[in-house]
Amino acid sequence: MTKKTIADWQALAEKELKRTAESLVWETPEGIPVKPLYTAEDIAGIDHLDSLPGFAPFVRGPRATMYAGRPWTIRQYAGFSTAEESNAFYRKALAAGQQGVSVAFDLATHRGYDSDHPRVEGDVGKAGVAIDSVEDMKILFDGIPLQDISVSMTMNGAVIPILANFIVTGEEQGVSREKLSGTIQNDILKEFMVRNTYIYPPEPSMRIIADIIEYTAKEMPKFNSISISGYHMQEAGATLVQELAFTLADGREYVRAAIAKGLNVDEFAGRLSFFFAIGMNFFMEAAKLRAARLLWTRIMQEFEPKKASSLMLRTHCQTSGVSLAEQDPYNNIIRTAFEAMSAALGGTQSLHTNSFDEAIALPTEFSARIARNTQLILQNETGVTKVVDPLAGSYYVESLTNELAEKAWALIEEVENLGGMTKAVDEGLPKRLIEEAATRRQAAVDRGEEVIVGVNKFRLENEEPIDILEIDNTAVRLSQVKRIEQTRRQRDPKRVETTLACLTEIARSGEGNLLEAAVEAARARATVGEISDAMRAVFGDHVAVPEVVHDIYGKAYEGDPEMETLSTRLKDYGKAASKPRILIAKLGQDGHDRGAKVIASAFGDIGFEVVAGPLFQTPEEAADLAVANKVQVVGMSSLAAGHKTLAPQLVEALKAKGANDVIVVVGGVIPRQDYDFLLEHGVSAVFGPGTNVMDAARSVLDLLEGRLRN
Ligand code: 2CP
Repeated sequence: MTKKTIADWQALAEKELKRTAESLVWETPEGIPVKPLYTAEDIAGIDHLDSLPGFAPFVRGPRATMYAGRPWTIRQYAGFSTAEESNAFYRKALAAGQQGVSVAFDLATHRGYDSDHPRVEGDVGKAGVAIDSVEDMKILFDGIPLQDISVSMTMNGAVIPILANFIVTGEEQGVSREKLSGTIQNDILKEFMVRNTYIYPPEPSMRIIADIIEYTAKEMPKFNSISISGYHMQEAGATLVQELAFTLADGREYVRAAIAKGLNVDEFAGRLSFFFAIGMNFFMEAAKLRAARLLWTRIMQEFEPKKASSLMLRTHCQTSGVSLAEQDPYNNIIRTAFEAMSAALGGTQSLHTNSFDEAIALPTEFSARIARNTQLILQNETGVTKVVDPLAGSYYVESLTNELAEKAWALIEEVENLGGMTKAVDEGLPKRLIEEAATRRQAAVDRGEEVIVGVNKFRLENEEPIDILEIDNTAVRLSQVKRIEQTRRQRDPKRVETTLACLTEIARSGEGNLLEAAVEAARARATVGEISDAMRAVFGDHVAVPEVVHDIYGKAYEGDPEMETLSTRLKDYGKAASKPRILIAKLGQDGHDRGAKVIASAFGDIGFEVVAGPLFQTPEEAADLAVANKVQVVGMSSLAAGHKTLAPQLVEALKAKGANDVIVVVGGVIPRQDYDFLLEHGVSAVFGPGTNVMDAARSVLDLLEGRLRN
């Protein structure tokens, strides 16, 4: 048989297609042209191809035997309402095959507020568990042996009081801190970019991180001091190249901060860990993890470590939350299973698989079981654990690994040229690029260029609502307030005062370790809010100025008759009344602002005058802003389940200020079960997940025109 060439293949392909083979090239959001065929030519000259697992640069995995020796950890992220309920949930999950605990805290805790603080009325116990002091933390881990079970805690803002509480809980369980194993997220740079549960400004926040790395390096050898996270970047709309580049650049910045604190790189580098999202681009996600390990080794070599483990990237992964849809929600089980397989093929060390109802609410016990079993089936039935890095040598995957690494490296260099990640974050570069990517993607989905089954194609005519978990936020808050009061009554006030004063002094002087001082305060039963405030007194609060990107959504719709009709209607409305103005409001401690930013940007391009409200407003403050800016509409974006408390309060606050005619619409993660409640409480329209932005704009305009007619 004569050997066939690429030219032979192309000729045959074009005969089959009746068009050029070039027309099959898929341009991904990363700007990577994916061809229909890869061959040996695509991987010629790639350096990493002959590397082996367990050895630098670890492309094929950080361990020699990977899952053949020990499968990844099944670590499901969970937490809701009270410590008692979350504890019961963890114990059941561990008994059913989960291998590690991962705590989700509520937003009040994230932002360093006790449950009795007036700003967090809608947030307590909603998107995670409320923790106010060691007393709550002890209940959270009751009956969970902390010397055996590793615990991950997703905490960044109030990271000092939470880690201090954890250490004291261990002590009081009889487990000294050197035996505690687990991970604290402790990654503040991405908070300023995308996740928004920061408290203090960047500079003191970076000191907090360095202090934690120092303390854990010296006192907690089994504990991972940080989980450098790209997950939230992808959730906010980042491309995989952006996720990869900004995460690794963040990591480099933390290494520099720890070295500046006087640590030797080998003292702490082996306990740095990472966290990535795994979305639906199956092969590219697996390639991303391989590229991440390659690039991290390259970055760490600059610091000239002696230990091989200092060059090694170990990571947790979570299947993508934004890839889940509210419509036809059982499809989410399928999406999650593919994503989990991709994470396993990429070589993750631990994994969370989302529950199918997470686009709508917190998981129920039923949906959590399916999510956990997805991993148990992968590990026990599919055989994927038997072979290390089974994708190695694939022309496509090796070529993708290389291409992602090259593109991410170029972006890492761009950040370096700006002076590093803290500077880049300060100048808003990553945030802007991610928001542009998010808006571009929304337009692609709205236009049907990117297919989401059950959402913009193959949509069901009738959707049956599914059972969801609802948290009685008021009951949780009252029970938390009761326990705080009890704790305050039983503690020694003098000891609390002295330990908090000591913490403030360490914050002020820059000398000493903040975590060490906070452990003393936690032992004395100072609360999360009090410990946070003791540092707030010196560091102050970070206040972000909301910025909105322009001309991305509009450009995607350039010349589109749908857009032209809508713009004309808006102009006509402007002539008949005044230019339609909308305030996009974020209330409570919900910092998930992707939706709000995309809506603000798209509505601006469509022709609305948009006022982008700051994060963390009370309903009162949002109403003031609405009145001051003379808006006709307030669009409240809610992704953290506070809508049933906060939307009615917003309506009432507007009324109290005489702004009865302002239309309130609510968008975000709103279960269908809540629509009637909101409509009965003065909300004029609700836009759930998966809403097409053009449809939302049309509905808002209908409401405005309706007002004009009445
Ligand atoms: C692993 N080990 C092995 C092998 N593989 N030993 C022999 N042969 C093997 N093949 C050893 C390891 O060296 C380690 O021991 C132990 O087994 C555990 O393995 P690991 O790979 O370190 O797994 P892990 O303990 O589960 O740790 C994984 C991570 C850690 C990634 C390093 O940082 C982690 O668990 N992260 C989870 C983060 C998380 O859950 N975040 C929640 C995000 P030694 O330790 O003795 O070496 S939820 C976020 C939400 C969305 C939010 O942020 O809002």
